[in-house]
Amino acid sequence: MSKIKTHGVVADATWENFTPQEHDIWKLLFQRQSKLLKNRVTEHFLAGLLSLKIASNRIPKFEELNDILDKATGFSIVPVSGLIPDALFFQLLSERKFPSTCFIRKAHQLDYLEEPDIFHDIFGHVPLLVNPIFADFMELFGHVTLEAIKLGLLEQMARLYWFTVEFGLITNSDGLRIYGAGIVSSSGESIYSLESNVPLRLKFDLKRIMRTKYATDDIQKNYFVLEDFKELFSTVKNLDLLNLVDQLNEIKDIEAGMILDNEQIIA
Ligand code: HBI
Ligand code: FE
Repeated sequence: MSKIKTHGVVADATWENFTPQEHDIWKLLFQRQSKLLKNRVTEHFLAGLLSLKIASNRIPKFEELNDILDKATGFSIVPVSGLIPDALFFQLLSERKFPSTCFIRKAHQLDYLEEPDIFHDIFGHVPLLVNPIFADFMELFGHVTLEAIKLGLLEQMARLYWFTVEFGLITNSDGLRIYGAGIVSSSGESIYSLESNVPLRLKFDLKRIMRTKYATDDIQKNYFVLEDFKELFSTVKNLDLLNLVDQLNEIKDIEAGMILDNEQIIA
């Protein structure tokens, strides 16, 4: 694949460079997660995985995914070399572009790596970009966060991203389901997030999320549960950033795992 220039972040997305051993890592991760996610992940994720023809046999080619993704929601994957600056990240989302890393973890990192790799990005994040409502939410989130950054609200928006796009849960007619990419791409957390009695599971609540601290290098102590993706879209659509600044100023942050009195936990 040719070098795709993306806003100064040029990643040499040469799919041909992947070795057979790296395709094998993909296969191992894909097969393990597909088994674990059965009856645990939202049906919208499975629908996206199917539409994109993402399979276990090899690491997918961005060009192939983009052909399908563009027709579905106008999103496209752009290769980046790793974590990119916040403003650039949200700029890309606002243009319906999703930045994906182009390397895959090593065999000794199967269960955890601190930075996103191609399995986290492509298997974890991209299938939901096929869903029109989720895609609209992601683009809107990009636009709104670019505004929020000007008001000093980046940390609050990063928490909203963290507790939804990365570690969100959702309910469907069968019960609690996973949709966050950080859980979808993690074997341990695919089980823990739904079945452990350690984490605090609360109903999706914007201000509560924006006040809740999280650790990026530890298993989650909080999960927030959505009714549906429309709730996510309308929350960001109705965000009144100026009002939010005042409202959040008078509220202090809440430590991870802390429950406030009269909060209803979701079993
Ligand atoms: N860069 N490649 C990449 N992937 C991300 O998920 C990412 C990023 N840079 C910044 C960023 N995420 C954060 O702004 C959000 O997670 C809030
Ligand atoms: Fe991610």
